Amino acid sequence: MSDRAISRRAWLRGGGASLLGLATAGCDRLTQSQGVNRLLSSADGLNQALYDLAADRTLAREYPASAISRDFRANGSTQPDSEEYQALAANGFADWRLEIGGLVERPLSLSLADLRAAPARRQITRHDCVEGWSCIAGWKGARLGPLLDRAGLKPAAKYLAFYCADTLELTLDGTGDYYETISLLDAYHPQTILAYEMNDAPLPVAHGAPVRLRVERQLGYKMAKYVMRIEAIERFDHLGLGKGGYWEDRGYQWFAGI
Ligand SMILES: Nc1nc2c(c(=O)[nH]1)N[C@H]1C(S)=C(S)[C@@H](COP(=O)(O)O)O[C@H]1N2
Ligand SMILES: [Mo]
Repeated sequence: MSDRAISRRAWLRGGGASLLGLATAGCDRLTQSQGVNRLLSSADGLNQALYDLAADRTLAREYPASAISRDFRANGSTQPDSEEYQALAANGFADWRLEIGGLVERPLSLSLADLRAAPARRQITRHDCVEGWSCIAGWKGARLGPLLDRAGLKPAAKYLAFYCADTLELTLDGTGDYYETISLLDAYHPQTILAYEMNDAPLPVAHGAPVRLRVERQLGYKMAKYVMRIEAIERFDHLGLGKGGYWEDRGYQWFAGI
């Protein structure tokens, strides 16, 4: 084990342990979420530095099938109401395309079949929502790293932005549309996938059909559902309200590592 892995463990025992200690099978309602709150209120910069140092290849914990939650709670949007999304859903997402663009050499437009044919990964992981609940599910999806290699990131790219089909808060200027941004480090992590299956079935609409992001070492709000477009970007202050995500724009920290 490298020193880096050890220092991450040490950090987890400290700041992160209170959150990890909440790990129990199923969707246990947590009576308190001070751990999460403490984590969220600690310095972004320090967390990010430790995370970059220690976590490059560190895997989030994976679970046996027996740990899968019987009822995985759906949260936030559970049925995007745009006509465009409804039409896509109505014919099984046959016309859905995932665009990968922005700071890339070769923009991609991928069908669900294209994604299913791409290098995939399966994993059973625990989803931690900042609201204080956790659920375990099995996910299968296309690994994001190889897709980015196919598109060819330009040197200026620093983040990925995920644009979703749902509007969580109706605003005239579109700042209520759900979006998220992640670092390239997270994008290339082996457990970061564009999931199209949940518990061996096509991803249900409530959980983000046809495709949602799983970025397993982050809190739930990072895991964009209903992903329509991915953009490689250099900065994110021009998106939404400028903080890097729908919930970040409403006070949550951009760095949501666990
Ligand atoms: N597009 C979109 N993605 C989203 C959300 C949302 O409302 N819209 N909610 C986020 C939050 S806060 C959580 S906890 C998870 C919930 O995922 P689930 O519905 O599969 O439990 O999705 C995240 N991704
Ligand atoms: Mo969440």
